Amino acid sequence: TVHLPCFLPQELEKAGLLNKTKIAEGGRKLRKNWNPSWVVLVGNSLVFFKDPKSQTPSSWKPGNSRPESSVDLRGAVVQWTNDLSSKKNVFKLRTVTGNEFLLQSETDSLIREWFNTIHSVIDRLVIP
Ligand code: I3S
Repeated sequence: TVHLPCFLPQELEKAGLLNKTKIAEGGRKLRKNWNPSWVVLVGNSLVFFKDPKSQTPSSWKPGNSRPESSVDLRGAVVQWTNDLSSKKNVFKLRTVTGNEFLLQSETDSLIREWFNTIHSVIDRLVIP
């Protein structure tokens, strides 16, 4: 299911291009399929859009902003990993529903910023 969060300007934390693959759905392992993805961190959600550059000119319109999928960050866990990919700069995101994603960037500083920002949003969402 695709959530459509409200894109209130003050809720937008971060947006950018990362490499992404989903590795599990509801705890069941999936075959990896790395793709560039526009990642938007807004409110409680991480929202994924198809990389406009990977689309054909006819399929990409400026107003076409339908998310591919989105992730509820409440109760999610992020963790750096060296074991799940041969790529560098990979971290795993696991949701409470058992969906798992790997996110990666060739740029060290960029992936560290994403990890830290998502981590702090998750911490903020924890109800004591
Ligand atoms: O964990 P794996 O199976 O080594 O992941 C690699 C595969 O998904 C591979 O595709 P094939 O299933 O068609 O062989 C991808 O091209 C690789 O990128 C995956 O490994 P890395 O280490 O890049 O995550």
